[in-house]
Amino acid sequence: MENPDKEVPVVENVTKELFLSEIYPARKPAILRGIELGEAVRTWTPEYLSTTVGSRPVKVHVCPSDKMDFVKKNFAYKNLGFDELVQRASATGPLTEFFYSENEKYYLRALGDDARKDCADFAVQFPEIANDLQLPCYFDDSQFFSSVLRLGSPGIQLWTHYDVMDNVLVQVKGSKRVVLFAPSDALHLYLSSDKSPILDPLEPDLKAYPDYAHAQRWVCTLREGEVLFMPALWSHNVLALDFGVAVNVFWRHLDADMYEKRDPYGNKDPSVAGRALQSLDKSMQSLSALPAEYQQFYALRMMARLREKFCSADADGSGSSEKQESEEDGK
Ligand SMILES: O=C(O)CCC(=O)C(=O)O
Repeated sequence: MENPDKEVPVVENVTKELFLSEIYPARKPAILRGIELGEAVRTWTPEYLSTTVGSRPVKVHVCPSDKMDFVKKNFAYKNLGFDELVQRASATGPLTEFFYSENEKYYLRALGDDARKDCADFAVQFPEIANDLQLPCYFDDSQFFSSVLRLGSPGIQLWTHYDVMDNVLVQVKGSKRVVLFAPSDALHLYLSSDKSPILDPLEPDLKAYPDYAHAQRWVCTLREGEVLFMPALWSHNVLALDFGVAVNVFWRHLDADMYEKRDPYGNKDPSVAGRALQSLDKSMQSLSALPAEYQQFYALRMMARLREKFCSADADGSGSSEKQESEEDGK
């Protein structure tokens, strides 16, 4: 890798005022310490969770290997009683009951009541334990998007992806390694929709993904009782170091009408960005009618215009490149 890893900064004694005045405007990830999270940090043992929530079925990812691969789909969705899931995910030795193998891993990402339409809301899906946890909600009620319970086996690794909402990840039990990438690293992650094929950011396949060598990793270990602020569009990869239980809260940073109406996972690009990407697909289709040397020439010109307008240090979005092009038209 070209750049030495950066550590995600840790901020102590975080209050709502400190978050809103200093941390949030910087739009960089930060580990937040000292936030009062309630009883859950002490009481959420596997026994307490199993007996309090009971055997209600939940849909879980079951993966025979450690690294979940969304592209190759090396996992299956299975229904398990919540208590059975907790028991299996927190087991210390080989499993006696399993779907594929005694070492399989489990990962719950809680869903809304109707998973195709509704966003997850921790208080609605898990009312029995909701009052144990005080979630830091540093935004207006109208900006709330979802709150998601996550629970998984030690060693399970979630694919690299980005979310389109701002998010605080509240780590209640266990610890995890999180690797993040700024939105400006999008070119180096080989993103396809919201996911990157780079499954382990610390052991990448640089032959398959050579541009990844230019990426800047931001690394941290998130521990029990800590909260990680992840701004929208920061790609992240999460490796559970222990049996883990976390809840994250997503909220809208842009005006509500900028987001797709039906987006239960919060991973659909803002509508205008989605339309821009579709226009690009159309432009690519148009160019494919030309011989290869023309395709490349016009593709490079398009890239130059995009870079000048949106990616250069002094890009101000004022449309200077279009102006230049239209003046050239008059020659
Ligand atoms: O903590 C986890 O298991 C995953 C967190 C995550 O991907 C997220 O907050 O978007």
